[in-house]
Amino acid sequence: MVERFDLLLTDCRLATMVEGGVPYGAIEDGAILVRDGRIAWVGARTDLPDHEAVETRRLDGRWVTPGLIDCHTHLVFGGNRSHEFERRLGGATYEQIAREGGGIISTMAATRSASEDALVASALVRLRGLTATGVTTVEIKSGYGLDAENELKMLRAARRVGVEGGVRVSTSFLGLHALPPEHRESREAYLDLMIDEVLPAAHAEGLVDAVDAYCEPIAFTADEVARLFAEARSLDLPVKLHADQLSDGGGGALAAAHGALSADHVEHVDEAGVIAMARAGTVAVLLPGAWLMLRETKLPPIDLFRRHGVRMAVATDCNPGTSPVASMTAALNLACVQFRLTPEEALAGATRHAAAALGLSHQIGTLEAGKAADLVAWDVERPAELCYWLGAQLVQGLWVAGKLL
Ligand code: DI6
Ligand code: FE
Repeated sequence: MVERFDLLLTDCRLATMVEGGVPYGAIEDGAILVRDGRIAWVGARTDLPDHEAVETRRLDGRWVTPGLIDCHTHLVFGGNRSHEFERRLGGATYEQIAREGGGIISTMAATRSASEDALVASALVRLRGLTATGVTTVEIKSGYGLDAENELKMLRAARRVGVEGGVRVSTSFLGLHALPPEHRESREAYLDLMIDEVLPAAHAEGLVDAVDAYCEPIAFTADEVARLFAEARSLDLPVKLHADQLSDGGGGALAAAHGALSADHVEHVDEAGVIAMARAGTVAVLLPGAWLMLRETKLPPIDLFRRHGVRMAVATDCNPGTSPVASMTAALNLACVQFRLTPEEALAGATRHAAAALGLSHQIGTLEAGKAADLVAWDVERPAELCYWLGAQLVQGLWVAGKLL
């Protein structure tokens, strides 16, 4: 009996990104059959099973990859911080501006005064930059509301960005991003509010896929983060952490001790932290856009991650302060040029390892039967081209759950 499928992609080369075999898990002259939003079959065209497809796309030898996954963004926010960008170019530092009440707090004010609709609309503009560069899944954090009403507003906006933008969205609760000014004298009360009230309320509304925190001397301490993570555990939510970005605060080890999906930034993590991450299976999420924008000089310990077998993901960190980057291929390029990842490592970092950083390895991140049919066809001759161009428009077709976006 001839089986029926919704879509056949053929005459293409596949970078399946499946681990272990040939570079990029490549299949020259491949084909993909899609049914009910999933990859039903993938392999060499000559092995195609008997089939009938509602739609057939011949891709003239183009490369197809899994849809890219931007596993760390702050896509939803009000306003922007180009005024601080100008100040930093004039010599002011990020920490200095934050301590003066600018930085995250200035975006908090703009986010609080924006309506949910306005937040969705501005995030959708940035999302276009991501989808134009191959992104089919985007993680979006709260953390610019910093009170009950506005943290929930941000998370609802994030969910709507997924629906209205036609991509998968994974949300992270980042209530411990900065201490809002009204709590300057009542730090404990703020922690109580976020940990005991806002997180459970957001979770009850189905708005939280993971719990994140900003662990830095200018933000929250390891003990405070540990308290938040204990609540996350009791709600059965996975955790991740902004760790060791500006200083070595033991964030990598802290994240690992809590079985975190990922520790993000990690420029300053030490070898003990790297080993702890390796043991816990915690992914290192590299954010070269923030590194560039802050003119950092301390590189993340890429060789230690390699040596100890820590998986590395790459993301934009799209945010108004430290990483106004709305291009996934730009992040790939920077990961190679600045951090010296190989193009294959960078692409794994935007697919298979990014899926792991979101706890979604079973669903997305590689071209394998059973996974979501999140696919990108690219106008490139080799996969390394995805990292080579800085700012080129290379997407020829992009499907989310088998539907052309
Ligand atoms: N991610 C963050 O959350 C902070 N830095 C980073 O890379 C601050 C973001 C901001 O300044 O708004
Ligand atoms: Fe961030």
